[in-house]
Amino acid sequence: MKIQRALISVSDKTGVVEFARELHAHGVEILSTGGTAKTLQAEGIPTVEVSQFTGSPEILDGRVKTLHPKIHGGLLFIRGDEEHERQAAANGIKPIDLVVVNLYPFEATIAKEDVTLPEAIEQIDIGGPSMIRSAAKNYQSVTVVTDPADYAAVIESMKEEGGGTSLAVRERLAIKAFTTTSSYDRTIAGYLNKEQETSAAFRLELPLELRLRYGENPHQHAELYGDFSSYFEKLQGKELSYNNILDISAASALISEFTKPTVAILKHTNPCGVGTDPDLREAWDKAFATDKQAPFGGIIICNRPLNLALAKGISEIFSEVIIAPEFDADARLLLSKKKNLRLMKLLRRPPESGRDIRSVLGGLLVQDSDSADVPELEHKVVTQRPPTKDEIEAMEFGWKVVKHVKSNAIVYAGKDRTLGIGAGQMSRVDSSRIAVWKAQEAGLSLKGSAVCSDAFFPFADGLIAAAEAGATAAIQPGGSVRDQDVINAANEHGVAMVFTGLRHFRH
Ligand code: 93A
Repeated sequence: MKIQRALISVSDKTGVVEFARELHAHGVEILSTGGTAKTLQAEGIPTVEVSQFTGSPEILDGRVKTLHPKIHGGLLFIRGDEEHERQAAANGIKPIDLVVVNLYPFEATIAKEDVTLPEAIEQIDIGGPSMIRSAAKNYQSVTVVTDPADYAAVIESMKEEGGGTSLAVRERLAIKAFTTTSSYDRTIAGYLNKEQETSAAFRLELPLELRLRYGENPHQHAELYGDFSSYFEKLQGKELSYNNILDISAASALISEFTKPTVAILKHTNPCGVGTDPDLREAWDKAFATDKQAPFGGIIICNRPLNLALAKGISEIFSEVIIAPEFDADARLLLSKKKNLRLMKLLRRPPESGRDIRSVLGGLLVQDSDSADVPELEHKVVTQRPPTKDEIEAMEFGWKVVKHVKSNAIVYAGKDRTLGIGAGQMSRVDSSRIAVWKAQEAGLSLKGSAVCSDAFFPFADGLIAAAEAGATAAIQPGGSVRDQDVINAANEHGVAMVFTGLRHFRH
């Protein structure tokens, strides 16, 4: 249907003159509000002022300009509906087929340094969003333009459609219109709600990156938003799953703790084993030795170019994803035999700091990423015996790993490897028991190892159990009311203990 009448009311006047001129050339009658009318008339484009069209003057300092049945009726009546057409005619309502509106600049106003509340309130656009929503609701017949960037597309569609626009164009513009008004209202709510200042500042506007086959389970729909692909390039293998993406993200965060050549194996975002060695294959052997069962179907990551020797080691088990900064050609060739195996090239290091977001009932929880850590030297020795050099290295190694294990987290470590990992138990003692049991299952000795705890030992029992299992060093945040009991137990068992003063919960 040909556009006969347009209403133009814009704060941002960019491109509006050229657009209106084109509309005029198509024989469109142009209605407009005060400032817009002045701009267009100054350029010789004939327009009818809205007040003239409605027969009602602009009142209340412009608060009421377009809020009138002749405007909203003209936008909303269903074309071709007998009763609607009859009522429109009976009330002197003429069709308005195109609305061009952009809103009072609320966001720019509140961004000014010493804006007052009344000034901000005056910039809350009411008439504009109302027209946008009326037009968008009736997109079967009415075109709504909220962004100067769309002027050209509208003119183009009008040329193709003999003076009207295509339904596809109207539909796209209607969706954009509702997105615009909802984000506008969110900004206002965020500004008025002073207690939630960050909600105005923290806006999630992430592009859809990938529609996933399904979510955590096959009956859950899922998508990925953001720029995950700027970190990874998939070199081969099946499409990424939701769970793969979670694991890849966890693996990358873990490996970025290590500067020496390191290999880590993860399952369900928890480390199964981590090993460091100048020879990457040796590093793998150390990581894999921690647990030979759990890595089945896991994620493997290393922080050096993946060589043939490592590829051979990895090939012996079934994995879902392998991540490396580079792959040697012969290693690639070997791994390419496993068609489904996903090879991911890590393109850049994860940022040192950032924000974590998780969904909760009714909203999102946002926090700084747990990227802080205290330098080694600031760890406080609390026992009579200070740790040996080897024990310090073991504690440092395990402390890096324990941060990436679900709480309650216990890691037994040597200076270049994990020996036993206990993850995600509701009681710290249970995590400790699991870590010891896993080490025994793997045939590893905990003698001389460091026990690393993500949060303080609440009682002496955990520390005593660790000493009995063979640990001679312990690293933990400290801060329990029973710290002294735990320190006494460490002294009695000859354990050297360090307090970090920093906790690494991971719920
Ligand atoms: O104050 S309003 O909420 N009341 C209205 O009835 C109304 N109609 C259009 N603001 C209203 N507008 C807005 O005026 C438009 O959204 C647009 O941003 C602006 C254009 O005004 P002018 O043409 O006078 O520059």
